[in-house]
Parts: sequence; structure tokens; C-alpha cells
Amino acid sequence: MHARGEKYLGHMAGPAERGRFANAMKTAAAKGAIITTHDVPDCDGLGSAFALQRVLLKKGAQADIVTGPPIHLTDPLVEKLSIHTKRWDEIPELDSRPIIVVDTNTPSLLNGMGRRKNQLLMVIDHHLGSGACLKPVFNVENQKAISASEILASVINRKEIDMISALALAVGIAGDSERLSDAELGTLRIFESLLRISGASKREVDALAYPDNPPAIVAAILEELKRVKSALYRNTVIAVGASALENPAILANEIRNMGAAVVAVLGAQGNGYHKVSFRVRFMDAWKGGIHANDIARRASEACGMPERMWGGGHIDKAGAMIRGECQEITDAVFAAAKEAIDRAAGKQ
Ligand SMILES: [Mn+2]
Repeated sequence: MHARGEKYLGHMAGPAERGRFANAMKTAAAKGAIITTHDVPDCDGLGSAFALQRVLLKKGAQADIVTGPPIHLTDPLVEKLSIHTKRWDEIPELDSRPIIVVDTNTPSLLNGMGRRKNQLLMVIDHHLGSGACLKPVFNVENQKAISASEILASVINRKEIDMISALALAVGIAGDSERLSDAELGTLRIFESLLRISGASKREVDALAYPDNPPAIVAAILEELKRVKSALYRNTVIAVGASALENPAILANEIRNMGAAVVAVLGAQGNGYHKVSFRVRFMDAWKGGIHANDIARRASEACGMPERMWGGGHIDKAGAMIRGECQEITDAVFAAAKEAIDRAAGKQ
């Protein structure tokens, strides 16, 4: 599968991306780095941030992972690998290390970061560009990759990926690709190489990527499911709900896992804003052309949000912070979802 002596595990990056990555790492090795990922960090974001941090720590650089508040979804991974993350309020304003962002390119998904003046050294991401984008010195993007972790496995020299980094990246890939059931061959090859290096089984990786919800959350989800509104449109199920859980993504994931194709869940923030999590079933996004980031952006726009605050994310997972009443946002989401389904049908 891989020729002996090949320098990289994966092919989700070419010479240009590898060159930019190497240049950014030179700077980060000298100056240190703050590594961050999108709000509501997931296994892909944390896994790829962790692998990157290990490379930098081995070079003697001061590298911290700094994120918004985590949710229980990543607890098993964090515990298993002893991933140490800091909150943004633990980073002094005077800390001038450059910032590296993994797994997002959307400013509105980095609310925790605030308006830091630090240099934005590098963005490593796999989402389709839409709306406002970050402007880093070095951009390492591949929209064909279904996870940031497989891009990392394609730009970090394979000699620098040890057992623990390999496990982190394998869990990142598994987390972003729905148990790999629909993954492309290239992704599966990277995943298998990482699995071999990590010494873990696929079952162990799945358990870290898809942990069970604690009982109190299961009970809350069941209550919130009763109030979910749904529509069957062009043989596609759209579902929109509201959640008081720590993050609306939890309920959104559950509804998507029940088989709804297009899902949005609103979480009231208590300041006139709703955090909205968008989910599209992997195959409906990947093959069907219905894109969660597109729906997030259009719903934000329809609710009168300024462009710099339009939501975004991946084609199957996206988020937005939208000002407005629950009903107004729900209507806008249904309309944006129907438009997205219409457009996808028109293209086929
Ligand atoms: Mn990702």
C-alpha cells in the first residue's frame, strides 16, 4: 500500500501544502504556538491539534492547545491521551505566540479566541470555503479530505507520528467519517496505517470517537425530541429542534443518527443569540450535494446577520451564532434547507 521509504502516511496534501506546512512549523518551532480549533471541539479538531502539539513539543517549542469550552463527547479521548487544553482566558493578552487553527476556517466558529492580535500563522482545514474565511500566513487546505486529521497525517513526516499521535489522528478520522462506513479509499488507507502505528483496534478507536451519552443527557434528549419539528420535503427529512443541553450539537447529532437528512438545533444563549448546530447526513452531503455549511450561511444571512458572522463549517457539520427569536430562526432554517435541497436536486 505504501512504498517503503515513503515520507508520509497519506496523500491528502501535495508538495505545495507540505512546503507551506514545513515553513509554518519552522516559525512555530522558533516562536512557540497557540494551537486552536473550532468552538465545541470535536475529536477531529482535538486529535489533529494534539498531533501537531506533539511535533512542536518534541522540537522544544512552547505549544499549547487552547479551545472554547469542551463537551462530554471528547472526554474519553482527552482522558485516554491525557490531552491538556487551556481556556482562552488562561492565555495572557501579552502572549505573542502565533496561532495555528485546525479543523475550521470560519471566524464565527472561533468565538472563544476573541480579537487577539497574535499572528495567524497557519490554518489546516478541510471544509468547503463559504462566507468569511480566516487569512493565515500559510494555508493548508484540502476540501477532498473528510477530516483535518488525515491532512495532518499527510503533512507530518511519518517518522514524527508516534503511537499516541497515531491514535489521536485515527480517532479524529473516525469521528468525522461516521464509523468510516462511507469513507473513500484514500481515507481508509491513512486510517489503517494510523491504526497499525497506534497498536489500537478499530473497536477501541470507535469507542473513543463515539462515546455513549451519560444517563442524564439521554433523559434530556428524549424530552427535547418530543418538541422537534420536522418536514418531509422532496423525500428528504428536515428536522429543527431546540436544546438546553450544554451544546445544541448533542441533540443535533442524535437526530441525524436517527436518519433525518437535514438537522438544525437551536440553543438559546440568553443574550438574544441562538447557537445553531447544523447536521446533514454524511451521504446526503458528500454524494447528495446538500451542504450544512451552505445552510448555516444562508440562514444567518436570512436572519440579518452581518457577513463576518455568517456561520459555516463542514459540508456535513456546521454551526452559527444567530441573533433572533426561536421561531424566526426556525423558519429561516427550514427555508434555507429547502433551498439547499432544491439546488442539490437541480444539479443532479
Ligand atoms: Mn473535521
